[in-house]
Amino acid sequence: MSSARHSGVLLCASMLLGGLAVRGGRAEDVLQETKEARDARMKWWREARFGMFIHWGIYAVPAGTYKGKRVGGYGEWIMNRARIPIPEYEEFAKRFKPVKFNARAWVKVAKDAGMKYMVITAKHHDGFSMYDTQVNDYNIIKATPYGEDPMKGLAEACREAGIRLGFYYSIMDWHRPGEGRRYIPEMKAQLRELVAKYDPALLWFDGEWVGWWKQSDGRELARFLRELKPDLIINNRVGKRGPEDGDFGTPEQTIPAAGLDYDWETCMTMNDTWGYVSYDNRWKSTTVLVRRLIDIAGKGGNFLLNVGPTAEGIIPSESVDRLREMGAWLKVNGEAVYATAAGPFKRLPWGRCTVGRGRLYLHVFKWHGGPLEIPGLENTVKKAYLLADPRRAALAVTRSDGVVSVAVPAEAPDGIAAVVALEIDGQPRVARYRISQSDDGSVLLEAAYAEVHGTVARYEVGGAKDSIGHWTNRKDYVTWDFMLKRSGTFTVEITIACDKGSGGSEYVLAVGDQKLGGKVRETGSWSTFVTEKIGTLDLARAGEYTLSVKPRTKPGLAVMNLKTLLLRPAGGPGK
Ligand code: FHN
Repeated sequence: MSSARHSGVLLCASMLLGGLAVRGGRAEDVLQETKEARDARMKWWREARFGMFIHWGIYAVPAGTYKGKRVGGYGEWIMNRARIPIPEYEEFAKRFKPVKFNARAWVKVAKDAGMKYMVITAKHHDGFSMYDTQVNDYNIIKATPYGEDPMKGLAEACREAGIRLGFYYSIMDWHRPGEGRRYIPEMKAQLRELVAKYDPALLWFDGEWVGWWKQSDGRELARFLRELKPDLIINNRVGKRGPEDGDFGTPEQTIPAAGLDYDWETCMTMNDTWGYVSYDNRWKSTTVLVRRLIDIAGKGGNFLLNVGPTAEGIIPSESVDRLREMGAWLKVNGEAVYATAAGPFKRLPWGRCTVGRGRLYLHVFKWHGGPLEIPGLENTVKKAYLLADPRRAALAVTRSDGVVSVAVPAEAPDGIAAVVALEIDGQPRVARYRISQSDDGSVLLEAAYAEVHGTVARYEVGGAKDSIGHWTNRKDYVTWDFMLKRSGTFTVEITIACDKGSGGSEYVLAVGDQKLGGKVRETGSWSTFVTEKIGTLDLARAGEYTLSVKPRTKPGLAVMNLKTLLLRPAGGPGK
């Protein structure tokens, strides 16, 4: 690019660095907004619940293979993982010609999937701009034989389809090694272009972990952008991924065990990579994907599900098929996802719950065919019905010992997740759930009812799991609250699974001042569960107890998958 144009860009960008609007002589900080103003700005995003992530760039040309060898890992990281020199990587641009790209076709895939917004990579870590930028020549117009601007067509197609468009932009830029802060004016000039040319609803930053980017830079960049477009929504990676950065949190490839207490969105791949990799066929099933969406919505979050199109401009058929099936489920049950809030229950052994329109939406994964039991619900149920039933025929509802039961049909109307709607009086009211002693004197502590404390461990459901897993942080721990009607001495049995090579973690089980030590042995896989006795506890009084399981050591990948603890009267049943 000519130096004159370069200095022009810098001048333009620097004029905008102030970032404070002056309205009526008063400097206003656009980041200071009332709750009402923020709620109005976030409304469409919170109601959307489900969006498409698109990782598309010249990394789709090698598609995970370099010099005849499979590089592995994320497709968009090939330049870094294979240590490809910049001049060599730039050659991929000369081979990028997505002649099969069709913006309307992509938007239709998202629309038919029930997705309400789309976030596409305008510039990933490789520094290659996938849009018509004047800021440098390393872009799809100037550096590829394709020479067209896909973002222009996408913006038009999204507008026609009523889907909001967002851009992903990486702060880290491998095409400018060592430039660090010096390229900030150019970054801002590009962001200004993106806002002015395509009017995006959302900007999704990434690559913020570079040492030279500070949280204060993120705040200033957010202010700069909100000055350009006051209703713009920006993720927390504009800063340093903290809850106070940007407008929403961005847990990646994971679902927080109990959600987060601020706006959040889980982003996830459909296979194992964001950018296209020709040999990555580890596709999640439609059932898993729908249940992830439900799990996320049940915790009050959004789900940004990724597709990685090919260098020809095709979204892989495996992705399209799954998205079509997700759309079919949402066509029937979307009311239980869109514009809903997190359910009021700590855990539900058979599925999840969302709340909206004066209803509880019970998403049942495990359909037993007997009455569906809802523990602790205190509301009056005015009506119960299957969301899939066009006639919304009322289902019988009974209540006994604090448990509401709904007489559901023997067969589930949907194998992925069947939704039972409960019309209730007022806001949901749920008794503090407490595990109680069974008639035989035993106390069963299940993963579904554990309180998970920490950052990554979480309750995992599906398949043979139904356990506390992903326990890769030794500082994470779990507790259960339970009521003891009859005191006594109890043997403690633990049911766990642990993959080969991850055994050996030591943990302490504590109830009050009593402690039992345990050591995790390998069971063969993360879903091969075994039960073993770990000792006895003397619980000398009836009343409330809290039992905790805290790891002491973690030599392997994860502590264990913990399914249940069973406290069994040492003198036999009922003693
Ligand atoms: O390094 C990137 C990765 O390539 C991908 O874009 C994900 C998606 O959010 N974000 C970063 C990894 O956290």
